[in-house]
Amino acid sequence: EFQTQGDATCFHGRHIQPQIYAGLDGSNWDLASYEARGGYAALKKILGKDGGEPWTQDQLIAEIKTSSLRGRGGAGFPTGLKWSFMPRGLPGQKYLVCNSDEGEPGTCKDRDILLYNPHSVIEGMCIAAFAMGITVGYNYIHGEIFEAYDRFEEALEQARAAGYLGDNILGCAHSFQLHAFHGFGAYICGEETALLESLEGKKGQPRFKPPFPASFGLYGRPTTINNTETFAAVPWIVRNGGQAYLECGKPNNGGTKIFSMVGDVERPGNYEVPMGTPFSTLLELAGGVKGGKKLKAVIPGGSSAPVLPADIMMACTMDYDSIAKAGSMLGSGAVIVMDETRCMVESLLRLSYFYAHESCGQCTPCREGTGWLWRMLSRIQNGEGRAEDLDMLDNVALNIMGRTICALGDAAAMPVRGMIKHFRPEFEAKIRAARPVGAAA
Ligand code: L3W
Ligand code: SF4
Repeated sequence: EFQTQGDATCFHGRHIQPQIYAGLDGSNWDLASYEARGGYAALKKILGKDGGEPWTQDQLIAEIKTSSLRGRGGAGFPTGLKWSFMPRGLPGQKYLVCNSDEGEPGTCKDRDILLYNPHSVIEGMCIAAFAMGITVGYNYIHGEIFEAYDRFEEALEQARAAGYLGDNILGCAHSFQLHAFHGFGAYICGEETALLESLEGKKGQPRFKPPFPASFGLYGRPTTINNTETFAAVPWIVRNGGQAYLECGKPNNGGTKIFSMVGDVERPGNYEVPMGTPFSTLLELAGGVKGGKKLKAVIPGGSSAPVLPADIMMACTMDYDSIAKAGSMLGSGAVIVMDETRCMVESLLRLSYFYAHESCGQCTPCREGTGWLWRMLSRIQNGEGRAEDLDMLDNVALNIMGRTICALGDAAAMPVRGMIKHFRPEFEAKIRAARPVGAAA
């Protein structure tokens, strides 16, 4: 469900202008509406079409660095720094890619951006292309999202017709061809190098990094990949300045962030709030825990992030640094709220099935380990757990971590370790209550 963010515009005593969702209701996604609320003014500004001087590439990258915008896909990598990796003066094609392959369980923000504000992504990509001297871009959209894909295609047509995309944009030297690509629904294609493989028409399997896409990306050419929400923030930064964006949030955690509030809350949905907003405030915006029940735990950054018990979470603010200090990660910003009735063994079992199913199978610790975790958890949940299973679970998870090609291995292992660390007695109780081996079910 889409939520407008009237209440979320004033935090920490400052008036904040939400950048992505403000005033959007599903009817005003098109070009005319976007322009009426200041859309494409940022593109005109950098191209010198607003009466001012055209910006330089260095000036633009410096502004993004000042904003402290960090990658909204999960890793939180500084965007300005990533843009500065793009080699200059290199002959041949360079590419810009938007990662809209949103598949992290709990996350549902990128599809809403594409649906409600697609031009913010197009404008953000066009500006990014200018900053890095890139002429071709792709938006890789998750294969199971049809409406948002169609909407983005429509928005692309509008932008091309208006001269915001294509050759010599607005009569300037900057040319940028942007295309949409519909993926096939595999979670692993959200990993940037698997996405590139898939975009090239191959099986979506991650590549070793390094080399990073910045030097060896699409078709082996230098490529910059950013998340949908990251690109959508760029026009606001250019219009209002990097410093203003930084001040929306907190140092090292600039701007606002969209959090997908899911699970046991009264009003699940996407909420755009300033970085550094207390978790308790975000929970309140989502109507609190469903049915007035007690909060038990929260997975603060999509299913790959370790779970945090209620008391730790209630002391956190919603930003990369606070959540990392508490022992988890902000990830893609999916906040999975669990009430007092939730069984942690069952929850972890469901998550472990997801990762075993989505493992691409390329490396042994992930391919075998994720299945092993799932089988052990199934045993515990089915009343056949053994005393040694908990240590074995932790040990298998530990042996997956850091030993795989991509982050999926870690993503499968971290929730297991987090659950055992914080909710071990619940797992032990389930094992103690297990049937003796050989007893009838
Ligand atoms: C050049 C270097 N580039 C890093 C670039 C790199 C990438 C970005 C971050 O994982 C996380 C993961 C999931 N030279 C560089 C460099 N880069 N060093 O910076 O890189 P990295 O490796 O830290 O992260 P990643 O592989 O992009 C992403 C977590 O996100 N996650 C996943 C969410 C999934 C979705 C989805 O639904 N599609 O959002 C959720 O929390 O666990 O930790 O661009 O190239 N020296
Ligand atoms: Fe594939 Fe898993 Fe290895 Fe990633 S960690 S490359 S998903 S097998």
